[in-house]
Amino acid sequence: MSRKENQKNLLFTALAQAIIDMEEESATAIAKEIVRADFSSLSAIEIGVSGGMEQVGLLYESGEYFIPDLLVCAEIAETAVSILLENAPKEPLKKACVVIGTVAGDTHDIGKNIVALFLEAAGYQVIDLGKDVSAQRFVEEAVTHHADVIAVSTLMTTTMGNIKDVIDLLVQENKRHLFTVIVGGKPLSEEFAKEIGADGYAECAIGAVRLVNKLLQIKSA
Ligand code: B12
Repeated sequence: MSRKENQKNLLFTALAQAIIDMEEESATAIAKEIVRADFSSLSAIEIGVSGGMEQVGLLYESGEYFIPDLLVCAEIAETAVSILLENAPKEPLKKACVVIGTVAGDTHDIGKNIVALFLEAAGYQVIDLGKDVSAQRFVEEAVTHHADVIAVSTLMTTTMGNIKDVIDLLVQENKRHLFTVIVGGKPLSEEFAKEIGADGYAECAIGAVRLVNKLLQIKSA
């Protein structure tokens, strides 16, 4: 492994660890170092930030961390993301528009925010509706913005079913054909997406960009 590659891996791992250890100053300094060294911001987010939060999730599940700890980690993760993306190169704006949000009843938004940032960096116009978004609002905003894609996130098994409400409402209002619907979040799967009539599922933010690229090409072909 080259020296540069080694330095990159060390920084990404250190960023994940700083998030896990709730060391804000250190996370900020590492994120700035990654930018200074000109390493890929998107890889740093996927490996350092997402990877760190993944570990935080495990610590919560094992009873070592509690909700207040999660909130601190989440805030540090978001600060790191904003530093990493400050000067990230953006692809020229594509025509397509994505309306994204976390589904009704769910307030988890870190993963959704990362997906939104990746889509934006890939050149999509992204309208972020935030969290706890009702089916009605997803549909209304998609119509208002002439969106091509509706992207719905959820992290909880208890709110998975609410994603189907978005699709059902589209069908009910005879608007299903107007939008490509993609879904994502920890408890979801390809099978679930098929089951509820969504067009696709992706496991991570890079996957989300690939999925939208693929689905829109298929659509316009
Ligand atoms: C951080 C966290 C919180 C934070 C959220 C802060 C925030 N601003 O988001 C806080 C402390 C607020 C929180 C609250 C709660 N939480 Co919580 N939380 C988590 C935790 C530890 C990590 C989630 C996270 O941020 N992961 C990091 C991000 C980067 O990953 P990600 O979200 O999976 O996103 C990636 C992919 O999934 C994908 N993706 C995400 N969205 C989308 C969308 C599309 C379209 C696509 C294509 C892809 C995609 O790409 C992302 C980037 O790669 C998880 C545990 C876990 N392992 O997931 C529990 C977890 C999700 N929480 C859980 C629970 C129960 C709760 C609470 C109900 C707890 C409580 N008793 O109050 C509340 C929820 C209240 C509500 N109604 O929403 C449970 C859910 C269990 C279930 N029913 O399924 C989990 C699984 C923990 C557990 N094992 O019990 N939580």
